Amino acid sequence: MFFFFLLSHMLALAQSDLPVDKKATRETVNLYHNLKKLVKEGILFGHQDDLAYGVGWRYIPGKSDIKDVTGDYPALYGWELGRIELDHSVNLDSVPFDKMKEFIQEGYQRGGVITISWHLNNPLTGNSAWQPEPGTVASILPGGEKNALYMTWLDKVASFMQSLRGKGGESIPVIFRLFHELNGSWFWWGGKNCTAEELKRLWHFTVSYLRDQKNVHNLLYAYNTDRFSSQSDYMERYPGDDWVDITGFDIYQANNILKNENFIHELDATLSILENIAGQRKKIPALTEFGYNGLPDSSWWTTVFLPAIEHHKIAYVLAWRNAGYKPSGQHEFYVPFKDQLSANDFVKFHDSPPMIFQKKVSDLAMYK
Ligand code: BMA
Repeated sequence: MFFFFLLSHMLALAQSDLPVDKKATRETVNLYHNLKKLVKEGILFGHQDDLAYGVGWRYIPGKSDIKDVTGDYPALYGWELGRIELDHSVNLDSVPFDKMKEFIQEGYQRGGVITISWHLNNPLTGNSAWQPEPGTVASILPGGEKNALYMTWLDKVASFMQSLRGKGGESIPVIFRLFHELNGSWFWWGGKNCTAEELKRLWHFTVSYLRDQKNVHNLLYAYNTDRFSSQSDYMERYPGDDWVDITGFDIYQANNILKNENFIHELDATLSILENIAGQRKKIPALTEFGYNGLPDSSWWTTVFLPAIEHHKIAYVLAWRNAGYKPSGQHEFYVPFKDQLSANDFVKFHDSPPMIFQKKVSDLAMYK
């Protein structure tokens, strides 16, 4: 008798731990619970735009810089919706949305996890996400002059999200990195470009609209800052426990943390703060974006990145995109490609116990 009591109690507890969306699809709820479990067991490795292009190639079916180096695909795939709001067929990094949909299906079919960011244009001025204008956030809140326009943009996001389907017709779950890097001032939704209250209202409005008006039920919501210095710093714009599933931040080895020891120290210390916050609030901690552009250090993966993350309980890390070499001679890549300086070290990193790439994530059955 007691056993049955205990069992039903445990079941009730499990059921009460639901994501922001209480009507989330079964696969989405399963992903949410599996990510929580995973935090104690290993770290998914992710890469932005992995299947679309890499250094020196574009749109070659089955190709991936990570696969070329390790024989294994990433476990997590990042994609980007910027310009979907304008009805463009191609996103701001030149990935066609119809191809993106296929890549998302491909990654999901292999058991991978999908996360999506959205560098949406400035709805007040029509300029890019990186061109802030005072009053933008207020203008898209209910009662604001651009609220109706913003809703039409959300309609397009909603139909994209709803169009992502697995082989059985089920919705593919997505971790939506809404208003990422929201403590920095480079985007119109961030930092000094709006008040914390405005951002929180925008967050509530956006989630409610997608979930309750548009009936999008395949999303987990990630609260995603840039670098931060303390718990209160991190929490300044936090929209509340009922509105967030995943807590993360972005960090790059650059500027005042260009030196290995400085980067290790900051990443390690900030992950500790993040783990505490996530632990207290029962959220899923993750490193939502990271990178060291150009990877000029042959042992960076095992002597810098791994030591900084391996003892932390985080669900995943997402490396930014391998845009490659630009006509200006500048380059942008954050994971090695074949024969790149850090490629051999990346293989060792791939084989290190906490790291999970596709072969392992397929076995974990994240949607069951
Ligand atoms: C930035 C760079 C840009 C890109 C943007 C949006 O970090 O990678 O080249 O357009 O992200 O994905």
